[in-house]
Amino acid sequence: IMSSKSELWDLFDKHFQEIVRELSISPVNGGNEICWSFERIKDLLEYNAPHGKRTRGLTVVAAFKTIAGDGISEDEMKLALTMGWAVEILQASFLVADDLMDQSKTRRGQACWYLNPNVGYQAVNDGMILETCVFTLIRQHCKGKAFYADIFDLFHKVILNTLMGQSLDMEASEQPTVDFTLFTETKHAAIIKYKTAFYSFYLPVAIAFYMAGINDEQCHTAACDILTKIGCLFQIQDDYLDCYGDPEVTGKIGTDIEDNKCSWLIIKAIQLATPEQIRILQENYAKKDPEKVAIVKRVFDDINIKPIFLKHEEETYASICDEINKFSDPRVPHSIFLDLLNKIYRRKK
Ligand code: DMA
Ligand code: MG
Ligand code: MG
Ligand code: MG
Repeated sequence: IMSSKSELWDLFDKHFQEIVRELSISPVNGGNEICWSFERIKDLLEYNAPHGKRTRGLTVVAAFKTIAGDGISEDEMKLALTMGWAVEILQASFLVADDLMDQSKTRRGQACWYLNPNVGYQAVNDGMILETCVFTLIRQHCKGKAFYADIFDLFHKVILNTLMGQSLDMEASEQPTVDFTLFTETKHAAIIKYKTAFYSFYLPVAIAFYMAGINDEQCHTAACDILTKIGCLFQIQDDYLDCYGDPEVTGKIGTDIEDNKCSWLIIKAIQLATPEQIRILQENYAKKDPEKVAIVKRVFDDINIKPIFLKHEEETYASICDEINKFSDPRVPHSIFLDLLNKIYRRKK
């Protein structure tokens, strides 16, 4: 299994150069001046798309292989690889904007795109360029196929959900003052489901479904339910790793405390803190000062948030397993969900 996993990785990796070539070709009648902008897409893609874990992109290919079986043609395989990169490039477009909005410093072990001296606020436009690259790939490779409209609609809906989630995430964090009444469990649940779960977990599997001819609402709804639950666990882990992850491993430095984020840790802390601890949190949350951040982290430690998180992770894992066991559609093996869940369980990056 290990060797087939890295084989898939190599195949996926090799395919990226083809994607870059295709997307950075200038229009024939564009003239010399506009050529420069198209050639710049190569740098934009190479900096922002390939350096992650590639879970989302590889999921498209792995899920399609699982559902369609051994009989898939070389062309179908190529298309799955292309759609996998479409998801990775979509992710890149979100991250370029997210790092600017969150004022992060590093991503995947390198400086955030907007921090490059020749980029800056141009990152806003670059994020939108990356998004159009996704639709270029869909049009070039799916137009004329039976699933073209379904995949087009899917991307559009999932992008909308993600942007609405990001908007809700920013609502609290852009407040000039700390107001913990804004930080409720239901608000957090909506943020993580919308900003992360749909695009990270439902999207890659749904693409594989449509490519394999599975397009009934019933199956999509049932799968979406499980996959967004896996996605919510993934984002809760991300919230935890923002504070307790090793930047050498995650490739990014946390900013949630400074940014006044409605994160899982602060929600739990508010629930468990004494009135005195709440006062300390209120005074020190959402401040750029590293000493104040350290004080917040000390309160987290004092209420023993680490074991509380580990217990939550374990219980959520078990409950998602139960739900997977109840899923029954002969076209969709449980391994599609279980592999994803096991891939993220107890993750450190
Ligand atoms: C990320 O949320 C969500 C999207 C849509 C990119 P986040 O800011 O917690 O992500 P990260 O911790 O990777 O910056
Ligand atoms: Mg961020
Ligand atoms: Mg963010
Ligand atoms: Mg985060």
